[in-house]
Amino acid sequence: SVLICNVHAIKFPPEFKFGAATSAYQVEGAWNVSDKGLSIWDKHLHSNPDLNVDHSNADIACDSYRYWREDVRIAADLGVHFYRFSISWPRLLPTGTSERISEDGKAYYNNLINGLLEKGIQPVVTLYHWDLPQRLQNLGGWTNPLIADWFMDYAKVAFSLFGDRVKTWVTINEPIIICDVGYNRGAFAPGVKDPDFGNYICHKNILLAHAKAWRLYDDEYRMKYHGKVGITNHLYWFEPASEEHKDITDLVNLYMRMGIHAVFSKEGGWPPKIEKIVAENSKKQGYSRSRLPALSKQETILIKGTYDFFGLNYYTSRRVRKAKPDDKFQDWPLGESCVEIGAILEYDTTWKRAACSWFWIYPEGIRNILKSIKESYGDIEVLITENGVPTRGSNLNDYERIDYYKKHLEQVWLAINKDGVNVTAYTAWTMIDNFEWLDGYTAQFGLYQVDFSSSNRTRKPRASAKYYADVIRSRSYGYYNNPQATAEIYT
Ligand code: PNW
Repeated sequence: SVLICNVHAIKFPPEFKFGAATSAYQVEGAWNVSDKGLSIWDKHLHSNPDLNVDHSNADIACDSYRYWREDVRIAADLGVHFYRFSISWPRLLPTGTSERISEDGKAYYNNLINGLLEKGIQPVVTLYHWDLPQRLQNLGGWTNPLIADWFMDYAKVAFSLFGDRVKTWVTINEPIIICDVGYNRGAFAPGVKDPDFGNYICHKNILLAHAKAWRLYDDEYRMKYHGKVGITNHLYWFEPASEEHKDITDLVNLYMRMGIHAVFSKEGGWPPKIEKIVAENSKKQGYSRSRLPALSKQETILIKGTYDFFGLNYYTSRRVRKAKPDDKFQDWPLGESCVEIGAILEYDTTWKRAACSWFWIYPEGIRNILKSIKESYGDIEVLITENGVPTRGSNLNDYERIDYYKKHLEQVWLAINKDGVNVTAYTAWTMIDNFEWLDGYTAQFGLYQVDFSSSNRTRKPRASAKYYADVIRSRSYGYYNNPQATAEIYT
C-alpha cells in the first residue's frame, strides 16, 4: 500500500504490540440482566438523569453483553495483538464480596476471553474501570479502608477463574480520576462531594487495594501463570506558561503523580513536598491534623514496587501558571485549576481543541511524559493503555482522528528510538464508540462507529479503522502530507 512503501525506515520494534480498548460500563449494557448487581454508575445516572449532556446512561450502551462476538470480529478485522476490556465487578460478584460468584457473569467473560484467543488476540484485562458494586459504596466505597481486602478478594476470583488465559492485568484504571472526580467534586460516580478529604482518603485506599492485589498475584499466581500485573495512570503533560512558572509546574506534576510516587519511586510514600503543602494548608484551615492521611512505614513498604509495568493513559496537556489573588478556582482535572497547589491550568492557543471540553491536542506531550517516566522511575516497562481523540457528529471520514493517531504514534516512536524509553505496547481508545461518561453519546472516540439508534447497535469501520489496521500490519505510523492524500488512501 501507499503507506507501507514510504516508510521502510520508521518501524516499531518487532515485539511491539498494538491493541484497542473499551471498558465494561461503557460498552456492555445489560445493567440488570441475570443476577448482576447494581454499580455506582447505574445508581449515579439513574438518580441524576440530567447529569450528563444528553441525559443518557449506559443501560444498553453498545449491548456488548449480547454482541460480544461482533467485538471479537472487529478486533480481528483490525488485526490488533490484544484487546483491553474490563470486568464489571458487580457482574462477576453480584454482592461485591466474594461469597457468591455469578455463573452468567463468569460465562460471559469466559466466552469473551476464549473468543479472542481463538482469533489469536490476547485479552488485557482491567479489574476496575469505575463500576464499583453499589453495595460496597453504601459502606463508604473507596473511603472505607476495608475496600483493600474486598478488592483483593475480587482480584483472587478473577485471577483464579481467568488467570490461565489472561497474562496481562491492570488492577485499577486512573486512580486520580476515580478519586478526584468521584470523591472531590462528585461529578463522577459515586458523586461524593468532599473537596477537603475525599480525594486523599480514596487515593490511599486505592493504593492499598492495588498493592494487595499485585502481591496476591505475585505470591500465588505468578509461578503458575507467568503473567504481568500493573496499574494504569492518567497523566497530563504540564508546561510552564513561562519561565517564572516553572516551580509551580513541577509541583502540579508532583501532585498529579502523588499515587504514582507511592508505587513507582525508590523512596515510596507520598511526595514529601506534597505532604508538606497539604499539612500546612490543613493547619491554616484549622484542622487538627493533615487532610492527607499518612502512609505508615508498613503501608509504604506494602505499596512500593508493586508493578510489572507502568500503564499510561495520555490524552491532553496543560500550561500552568501560579494563581493570582482574584483567580477563581474550579476543581480539577476536569476543571482548570489545582486548588491545593494554587495553580491555574490553561492551554496553548496554538493547540487545537477536540470534541470534549477538557481536550486540547498536543502530540509532543506523550513523548515528554514517557521521557519523564524514565527520568523519575528508571528504565521500567511502559504500556500505553489508552490514547485517542473524540470527534462529534459520528462521521465515518474521521481524518482528524487519523491525524491524532499518526502524530501521537510518531512521538511514541521517537520516545522509543531517540529517548530509549521501554514502551512495549500502544492501545487505541477506543475500539468502538461507547458511553463517554458525562459526554454521554455526544463525543465519539471509536475506530468503529456504533449506531445507538439501531436495536442491534450496528458497528461500522471509520477511515481511522483502516488506517490503524495499516499501522498494525506495517508496524509504522505511515506518512502523508495532507488531508487530501489521506482521504484518497482511506476513503
Ligand atoms: C479515560 N479528564 O477517562 C477513561 O479511562 C475512559 O474510560 C474514557 O472514556 C477516556 O479516558 C476518554 O475520556 C478520562 O478529564 C476522563 O482529563 C476524563 C479525563 C481524562 C480521562
